[in-house]
Amino acid sequence: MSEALANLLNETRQFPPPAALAANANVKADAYAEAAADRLGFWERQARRLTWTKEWDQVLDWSNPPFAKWFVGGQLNVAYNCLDRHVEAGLGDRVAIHWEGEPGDTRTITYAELHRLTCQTANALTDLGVVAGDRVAIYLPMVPEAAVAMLACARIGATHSVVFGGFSADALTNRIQDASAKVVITADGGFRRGKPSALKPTVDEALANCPSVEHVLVVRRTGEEVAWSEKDRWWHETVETASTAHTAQPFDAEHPLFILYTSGTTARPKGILHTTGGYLTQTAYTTHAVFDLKPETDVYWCTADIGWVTGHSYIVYGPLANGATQVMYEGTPDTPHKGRFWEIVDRYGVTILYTAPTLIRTMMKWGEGIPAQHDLSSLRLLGSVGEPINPEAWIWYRQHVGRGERPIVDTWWQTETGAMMISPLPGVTEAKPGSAMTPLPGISADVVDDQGQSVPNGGGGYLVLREPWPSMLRTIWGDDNRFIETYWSRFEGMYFAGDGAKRDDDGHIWLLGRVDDVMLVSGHNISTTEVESALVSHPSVAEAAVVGATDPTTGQAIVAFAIPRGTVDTSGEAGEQLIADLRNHVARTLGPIAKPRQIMLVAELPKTRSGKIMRRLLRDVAEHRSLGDVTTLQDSSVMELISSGMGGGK
Ligand code: 6R9
Repeated sequence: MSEALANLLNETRQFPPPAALAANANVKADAYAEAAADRLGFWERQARRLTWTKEWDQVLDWSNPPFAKWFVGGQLNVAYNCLDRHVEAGLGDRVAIHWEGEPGDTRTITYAELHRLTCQTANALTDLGVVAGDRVAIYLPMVPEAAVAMLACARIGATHSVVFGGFSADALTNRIQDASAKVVITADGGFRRGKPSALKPTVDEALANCPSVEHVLVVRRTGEEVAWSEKDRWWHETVETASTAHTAQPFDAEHPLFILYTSGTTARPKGILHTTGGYLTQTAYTTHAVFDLKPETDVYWCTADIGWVTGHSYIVYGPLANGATQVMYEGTPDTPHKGRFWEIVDRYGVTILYTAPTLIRTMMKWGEGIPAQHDLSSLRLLGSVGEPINPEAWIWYRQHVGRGERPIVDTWWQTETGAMMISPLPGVTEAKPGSAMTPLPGISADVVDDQGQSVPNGGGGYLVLREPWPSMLRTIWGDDNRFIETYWSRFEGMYFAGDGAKRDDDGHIWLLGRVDDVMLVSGHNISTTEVESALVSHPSVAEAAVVGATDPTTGQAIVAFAIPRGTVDTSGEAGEQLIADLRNHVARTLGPIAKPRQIMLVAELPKTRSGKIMRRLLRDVAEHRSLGDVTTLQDSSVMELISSGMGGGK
């Protein structure tokens, strides 16, 4: 990052933890020193949160980097840790999941019931011939059976590969083939935007090219008619008639727990492999530490889909290992109305809410009047994940969802890291809006320059991880070389995350977006995140995306796409005036070098199905190229709208 820009976004606001939360926090400031003094000892103590059938002989084997083994020789069962031990401790009647379907139907599932369902599913899978080490693909909507299916696989040592229900037959085919899955668990469909959305036909299409699949287990959710073949079994006829008795067998700490594919923007998806003991240790610890989770009293809600790593680690494994009570919701935030999320918070008394910046910015666009119509007083802690959260979105979240007083934890991590890595601790950290702040206890993250040297405070560069961590990916499924090349070759002996970052004058870390998105304007590196945050800090803007487009004089020029807030007038002259104001606003905030060449006012931005902005496609538009691969796009009509408007606004 250039010196000129490294410190331009001067966000100086800082919010100390509420006194009562700090006094009663699960984790206090001493955790940092404790972990720094003895990192492996620290993780060993966290591993003791779990119930192991056999203790490990060695905490970490790093003799063959980058292939790590954690808790070597230890044995445990993940489902036992998430279910049986809570039931055995007399907590069987505690609600595990308050589930709400999009049409408004509800289910309340206790730990005892979740345990029963998981045992039945484990027996049913075993009857279908699934044994430890086999792969099972899960392609389901957000129904409780999704969590049950994952836990049942874990229980019998089968490796699950969850494929997000919005993916196409092609994407599903690739993932089933890559993992050679033996069984697919799916549903007739789910409910989205007020109507049934079919899944089974996509599986049928995929299966034409997936000879490894022997059986398909089908949950009935929508009741719509589906085609049927001899491989298909109804869930309610197979699982729900199976025995409820099942004894969990222990597995090695390094037994493969799941594969989850990251949709690379250009390349073939990577099957990220996670294993058992270290993964559960870090997801359990971070749920306890970062959410300050008190399982007896909290009601936790993570709005992610189970098809993403956030759903794996912070709907299924982390919360259930802690015995949490949580909400699970099937549908979209604006069905049947834009207050649906806040209605859910109020109905279940949600105390901890974990969501994504894209959702917060959408709520900003809809206006603060909507959360104001609901009682959100139960909320005591707010979390964010998935993208950098712009300072103004952070402030809005605190103000209009957190009543101006609730702490926010901005958690940086990746599918590859398995669990949170950089985040405030809610009872300790004086959080700055837009900063993920500091590596969690036991984690050594750093910001380095091109040469891999740590940058001083005030500097910017690349985010790396210097030491292995328990929930790290173990490899890319079937491709050790690609694992080494992608993550361990950019800097000697360090994990390269692919994100740009800066360290501010106090040493706190700010994420600047994917390094592929950084712009080079007249020789200056400018981060998309900083220009986007400057735009969002204007009172008329809810959301913005910024790209570098080839420019004959400056190399690259900044082209911005901005979504105005709900009531802003963008017609004719008012629109022209707003664009001029916004260009000047960015120049004033960040310096003249960051002034966008062009700003377009748009209604929507192209996003991946997990809500991340796809700047690559906007770059195609800005450079008047035909669009590249749009298969991971959430809503493909968005691009037509944006392309047709191009050339209009300047
Ligand atoms: C958990 C998840 C990982 C990428 C990551 C980064 C971005 C996630 C962030 C964040 C800034 C945060 N990211 N959390 N950027 N601040 N708090 O999202 O995993 O889907 O694999 O994406 O998301 O760019 O590298 P995944």
